[in-house]
Amino acid sequence: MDYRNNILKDIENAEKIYIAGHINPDGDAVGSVLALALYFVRLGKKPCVLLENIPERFKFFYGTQLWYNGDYDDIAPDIFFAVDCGDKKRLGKAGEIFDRSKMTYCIDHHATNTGFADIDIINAKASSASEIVYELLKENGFDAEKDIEIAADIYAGIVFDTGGFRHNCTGRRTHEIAGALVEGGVDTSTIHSRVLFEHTLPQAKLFGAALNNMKHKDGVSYTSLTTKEIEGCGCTSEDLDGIVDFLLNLDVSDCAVLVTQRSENTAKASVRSKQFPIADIIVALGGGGHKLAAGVTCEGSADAVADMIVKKIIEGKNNG
Ligand SMILES: [Mn+2]
Repeated sequence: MDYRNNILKDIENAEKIYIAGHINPDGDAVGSVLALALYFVRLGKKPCVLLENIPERFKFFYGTQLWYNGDYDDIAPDIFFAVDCGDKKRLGKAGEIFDRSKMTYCIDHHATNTGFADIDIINAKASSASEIVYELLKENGFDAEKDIEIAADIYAGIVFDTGGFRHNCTGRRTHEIAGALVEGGVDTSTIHSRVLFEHTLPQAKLFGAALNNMKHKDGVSYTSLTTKEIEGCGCTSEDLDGIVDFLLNLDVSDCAVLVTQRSENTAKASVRSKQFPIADIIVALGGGGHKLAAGVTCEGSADAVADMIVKKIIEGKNNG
């Protein structure tokens, strides 16, 4: 993948630099956005980070002080970077600011990304947006491994999106980059624990509720949670990590689906698969993602959305 780019030239005269990740930011969104922002700081710039929030467990990332949590109305950037964002909708409220920007970049690794910025740097073969950010910096003569803060953010983003170098998006290059970052001194065991394994007591309760509601049909393990159940455990939609992966790891699962109610009449589905490609089914419903991991928000109750998606997956598997 050729990452040749004019980022250095494009930011040279830019004053108002904004960097945004996707809504409900995950470890890769937070890591890639903050790493890029810190790189711009090293270049003497004052970038602003737009993330809808930074989940508590990612507050240990470096560069969170660059997070902008003010009014969005008057912001008109010279340059805007959308990072780890598969389509413009996923920018959420920051999408308005994207529209008002003089120049826009999209830096992403989602296979379903068709490119929505002035300059699109998209590599669906990269493990993570964080991996692409590492390569972009390298292309511009900056060794992330020599900057412990940027190195840690990139490493954490890669660990998150690869599930600790387990998912099939993990390539030789992913390991090479990780190796360079380890040599640079990143604290690997702390990052792995905090990004992948640490959870709170309410999250453990929610995990139990999700397993309690679990059903299984034709190789698909699925579960759904109502707002009442999520709130009853003292949780929010930020506390769902690990549930769908746990369902997928059942020996009887080909695919796994977690559906959570998000408002009175909408529910969000997270879908995972061991082999059967699920992206097309999810894209047809208006969502996006990767071949084996995708998500979509649909109208209906969590239960109804789960039944609908599971039916489509089983049909797809039987016809494939
Ligand atoms: Mn990502």
